[in-house]
Amino acid sequence: MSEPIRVLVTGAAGQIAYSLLFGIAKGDVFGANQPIILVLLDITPMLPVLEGVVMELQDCALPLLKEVIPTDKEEVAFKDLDAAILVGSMPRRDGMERKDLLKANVAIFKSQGTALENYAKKTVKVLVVGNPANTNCLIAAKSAPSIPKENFSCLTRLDHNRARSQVAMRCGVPATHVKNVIIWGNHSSTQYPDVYHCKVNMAGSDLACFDAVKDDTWLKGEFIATVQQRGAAVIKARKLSSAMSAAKAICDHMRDIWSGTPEGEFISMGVYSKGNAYGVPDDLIYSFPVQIKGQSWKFVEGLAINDFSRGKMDETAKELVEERDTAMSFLGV
Ligand code: NAX
Repeated sequence: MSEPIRVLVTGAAGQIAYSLLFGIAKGDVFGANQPIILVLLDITPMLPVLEGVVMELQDCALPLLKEVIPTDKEEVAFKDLDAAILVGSMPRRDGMERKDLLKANVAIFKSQGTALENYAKKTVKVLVVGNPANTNCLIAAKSAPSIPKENFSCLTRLDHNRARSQVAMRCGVPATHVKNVIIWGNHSSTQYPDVYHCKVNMAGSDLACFDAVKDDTWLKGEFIATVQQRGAAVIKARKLSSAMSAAKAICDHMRDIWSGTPEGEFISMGVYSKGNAYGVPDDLIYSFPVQIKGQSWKFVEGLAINDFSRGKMDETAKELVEERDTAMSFLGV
C-alpha cells in the first residue's frame, strides 16, 4: 500500500457530497490500493451536519479511509492537498440577481484559491463543481498563481454523460457503446453538446453518430435542448438539483485525471483556454474535448468544426467572456 493522499471535498455537508464521499472513500476514484485522508470543509453552521457525515463514513468501515477531518477552517482544509474537489458555493436565492450571485462566488473562490496557493501542494489537482463552475474555477486558478493553470478544471462531465446516455437510449445500446461526444463551453444552458465526432458501436462496428441515430432533426434540435435543459428538468421533477448523477460525474472526471482516459477516447472538461484552441478566446475556463495521460491533459487536436458547431461554440464563449469580465471587475482587476 502506498502513502495516503490528502483529498478535500468542500460543501461536504451538502447533497452532492453525500452521494460522492462513499465513492471516493471506497477507491472508485484514486484506485483500489490508494489509502486516503478525506478532508471535509463546510461553513460553520453546517458543522453539526458534517459530524453526522463523518460518523457515517466511519461506520462504512472502509479499508482505504485512513482519516476523516471535518473543518470550517481553510488553513486546515487546504493543507498539503493532493486533490481538491470544490463543490460548495453560494446558491441562488429567490430574488437574487445573477450579478450578486457571481459576486458572492467570486469572494468564495478567491479565498479558496488563495488558500490553495498558501497551503496545498503545488501538484494539487483542483476540480470545481460549484456553480457558476467555469468562472469560479477561473477565479480560483487566478488566485493561486504558483499552481499551474493546467491543474484546474471544472465539471462538464455530467453534461457529457447526459449526452452520451441520450444517444445510447436512442440507439438502444449501452452508454459504453457511445464514445467521443463533446461538451463545448459553459456549464450552463448555452453549452453545446456536439456529436459530429461521436461514434456508436452497433452490432460490433463503430458508426458515425448521425448514421447510427438516423434522425438529423432530432440530433440538431431536441437532443441538444434536452442536454442543455437536463439540470432544470431534474430540479422540476425532484425539487432538488442533480446529486447522484453529479457525484458519478465527479468520480469519472477525477478518476480520468488520476489514471488517464482510454486509448482512442476523449472526454469533456472545463480547462484553461490558451493558444486560441478551436478559435476559443484565451483566458477562459471553457469545456473542450481532452485526452489525459500521466495526470496531464491535452486538447484533442484537428477535429473539423462545421458552421453549425462554430456558431454554437462562439455563443457559449461569448457568455463566458461576459461572466469573466464581470467577475474580474469584482476582483478589482
Ligand atoms: P447543497 O446546497 O446541498 O450543498 C452545498 C454545500 O456547500 C452546503 O452544505 C453549504 O453549506 C456548502 N457551502 C456553501 N458555501 C461554502 C463555502 N464557502 N465553503 C464550503 N462549503 C460551502 O448543494 P449541492 O446540491 O450539493 O450542489 C453544490 C453545487 O454544485 C451547487 O453550486 C450546484 O449548482 C453545483 N452543481 C454543479 C454541477 C456541474 O455539473 N458543474 C452539477 C450539479 C450541481 O448543480
